[in-house]
Amino acid sequence: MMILNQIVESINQVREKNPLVHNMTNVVVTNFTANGLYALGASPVMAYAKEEVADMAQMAGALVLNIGTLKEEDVEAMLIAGKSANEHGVPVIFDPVGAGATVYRTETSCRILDELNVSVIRGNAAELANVIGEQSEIKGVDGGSGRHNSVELAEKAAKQLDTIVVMTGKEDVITDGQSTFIGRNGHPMLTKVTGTGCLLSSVVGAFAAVEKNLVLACVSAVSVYGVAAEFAAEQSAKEGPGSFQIEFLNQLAKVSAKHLDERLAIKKK
Ligand code: ATP
Ligand code: TZP
Ligand code: MG
Ligand code: MG
Repeated sequence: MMILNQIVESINQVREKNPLVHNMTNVVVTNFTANGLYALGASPVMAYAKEEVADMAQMAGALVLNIGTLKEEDVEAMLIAGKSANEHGVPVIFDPVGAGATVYRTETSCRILDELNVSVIRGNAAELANVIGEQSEIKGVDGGSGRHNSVELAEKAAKQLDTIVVMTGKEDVITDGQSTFIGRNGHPMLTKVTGTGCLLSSVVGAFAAVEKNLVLACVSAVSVYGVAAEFAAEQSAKEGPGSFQIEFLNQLAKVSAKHLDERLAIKKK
């Protein structure tokens, strides 16, 4: 099947099945993440208490772990949730927000990757470089422009971590270390709104909940997301980032086979 048809089938599945996505995310992006998942057609839940996360993770279609505003008690709960997800075959998506900015973030990322079976890691190039022990400058949670060859770095990370890597930026790279896709959808306005990387990680969770081929799930998530952003930027072109943020939610709900057919820019390496 052509990649376009596979992506259309995946977004249809999300909208039909309305998968439950358990997010353990940061305090900055919580509301935007929940609204973005609703717009896409998924069902978000945020749950953090160590007393309940094992139960919530096992009934979810995917578990998304995000260390954006990490605290030790949350990290402990993430490990409990992640082990439950692993035991019940629920895919775990990990967003190592700010890895490399502080030792605590880098060490926590490595601990999560060591102790859990992470299906997909989604981050910017600097975060992913730091997670695999290559120093890379990072300013808070924002990755620099990067001196990396992103395809090489993503493939190296996928092999070293034995997981699927979604490395985002102007270009997005999706790889399991063997097959690699390069995506060119998206818009610079995505860099003017906080939480667009974090929401993408949760959107990867929504697709992973309905599509067993996880590389295809990631390709679909990144493509639908990037195409929605292009239409949102056009619709809100006369305004600023505030209008873009709201219009992006509208476009996540609207993105169609026709939109994808017009704009899809992803190719296999
Ligand atoms: P950072 O903190 O470095 O911005 P992030 O976690 O916010 O990282 P991004 O790399 O910004 O994550 O990715 C979020 C979304 O924004 C992805 O869909 C990506 O394709 C898109 N994106 C990021 N930068 C650009 C750009 N310059 N042009 C087009 N799309 C972009
Ligand atoms: N500070 C800690 S987490 C966070 C900020 C600003 C949100 C980061 O979101 P994203 O999606 O990585 O831009
Ligand atoms: Mg960004
Ligand atoms: Mg981020």
